[in-house]
Amino acid sequence: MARILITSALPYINGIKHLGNLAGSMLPADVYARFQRLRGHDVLYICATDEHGTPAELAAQKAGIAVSDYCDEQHEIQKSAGDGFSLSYDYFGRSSNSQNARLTQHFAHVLEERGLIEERTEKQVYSIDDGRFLPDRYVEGTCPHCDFEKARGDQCDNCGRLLDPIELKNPYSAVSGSTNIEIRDTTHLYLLQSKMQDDIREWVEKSTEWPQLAKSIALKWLDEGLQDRAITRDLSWGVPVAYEGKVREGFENKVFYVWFDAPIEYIGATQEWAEAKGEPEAWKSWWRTDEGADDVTYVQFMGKDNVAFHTVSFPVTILGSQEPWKLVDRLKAFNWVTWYGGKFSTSNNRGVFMDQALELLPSDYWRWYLMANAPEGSDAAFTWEGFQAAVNSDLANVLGNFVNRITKYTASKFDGEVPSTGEWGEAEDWIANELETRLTALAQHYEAMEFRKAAAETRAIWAAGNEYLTKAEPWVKYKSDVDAAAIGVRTGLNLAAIFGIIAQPLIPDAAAKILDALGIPEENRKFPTGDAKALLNALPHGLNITPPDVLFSKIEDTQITEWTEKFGGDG
Ligand code: B3M
Ligand code: ZN
Repeated sequence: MARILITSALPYINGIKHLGNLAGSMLPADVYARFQRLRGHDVLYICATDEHGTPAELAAQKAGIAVSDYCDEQHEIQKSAGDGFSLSYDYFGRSSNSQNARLTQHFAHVLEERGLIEERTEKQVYSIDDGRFLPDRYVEGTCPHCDFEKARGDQCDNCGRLLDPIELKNPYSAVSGSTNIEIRDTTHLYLLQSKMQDDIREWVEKSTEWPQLAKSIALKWLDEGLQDRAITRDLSWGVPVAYEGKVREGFENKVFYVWFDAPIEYIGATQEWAEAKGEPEAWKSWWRTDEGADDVTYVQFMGKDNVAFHTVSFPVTILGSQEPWKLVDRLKAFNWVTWYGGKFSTSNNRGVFMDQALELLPSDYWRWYLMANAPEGSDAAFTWEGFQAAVNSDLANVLGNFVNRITKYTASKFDGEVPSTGEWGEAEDWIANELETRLTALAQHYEAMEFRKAAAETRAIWAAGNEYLTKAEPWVKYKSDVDAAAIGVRTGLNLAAIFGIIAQPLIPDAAAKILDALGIPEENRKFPTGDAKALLNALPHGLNITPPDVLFSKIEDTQITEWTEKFGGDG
């Protein structure tokens, strides 16, 4: 039994995530966690809300409530959306908890002892009316290069040049619009990433198990050269710049930068998990290589924009500490899910967000479509038409009809019992062969974290089952030879069971309905391996089965029209 630690990028706190966010981190992490549990491994799947930083402060201000209350509220919303999508976190923590604060302060302290942190004074834009320093994105003004009047402090959207906010002409606050701006000196802690360049490169190069997208992004950053970066900000909401309860002099009004503390929350949330289950030391065997974590495989899931933070910045923290912390072993990155090729946007009513999706249809429908079309090789566009086709064909027809047909037929012709008679024949040989190859391929796709391929293989197995029934024709044979029909029905029922078992990572709720209907006990729901012939005769003869309620309803054209109007679509 292997021990597998899984984390998905921490959803930022300011508002519910859209289907694209879900598809690029939390959902594949969940599918992978479920698969590995079905293989019998010891899995710990950790996630949390990422709660610090300016966007949270501003969102709270807009809502007219304290930022901590805002985060309390939003955390619950995101947590219940995760539950709604059956995301099987072992723990869903919060980066604003004390565990993360303590760890963050610990890392900063150790990094400074190792000579990797120093204070530097820099010039920054201060908004007098807002009473705050403005982070780069919150200063706008005229581009010094092209005179575009709405350039952002970090980049000009007109000429594309990267900017330093103090270069902007006629700067104003994007928070309040105020032009009452001055440039002030401010002192911050800098993490000297440049000193870690060689260590990080060496570590990245020997990480042979990273899928292509992640590795190429990491190497690109290294090729450009690691920059030292400020890890504190002039803000009040965040982890205080303190150590062992004592605030650092001159840093009373500053906190750690959100991207410094957020990945540390992977460890923090594991501590929260351990404390919540009353074993406060239990996190160590997952994170400390001197306490047993050297036999852990650590797998991270994230969108491509987060890769640099996980392959470079966070490893600088970990490796720079020279302490025995667990580092990521395999890192799976995703491109974007787009909404018809464009951006999801709440204000323009483009795209479906997690809470809205669940009001339309059960989570399995979305899970299936999003993973069958995972944005792996490139970006993937969500379309209502594609969604409808996938649900109606793959789920309702190929899987749903199969299970309904075979269980109903058993109920009406075989007293609802798994038949015991009949001779194994050619059709059975054929499906046994198919299964043997395809189950092996399916497991390989999951191990390789190739989710599109895993979904395609799952569907191919369901389709092969349909083809088997066409060959075996129990309904035709029944008229002349009940025993000949019986083998087809028995094999069909066993196929339904296998379909349910392999469907568990992708569509856990429907899978459970199938397996419950077939009376399959929990301990027999593990990922199928071994002799296919035995698998196709695994259900006890005479076992009572009940046809499940309708597993999937088809999506009607009228629904697509309605949803297109409401959430956007073609045209
Ligand atoms: N919260 C993702 C984002 O907001 C960010 C991930 C943190 S992972 C440690 O884009
Ligand atoms: Zn410009």
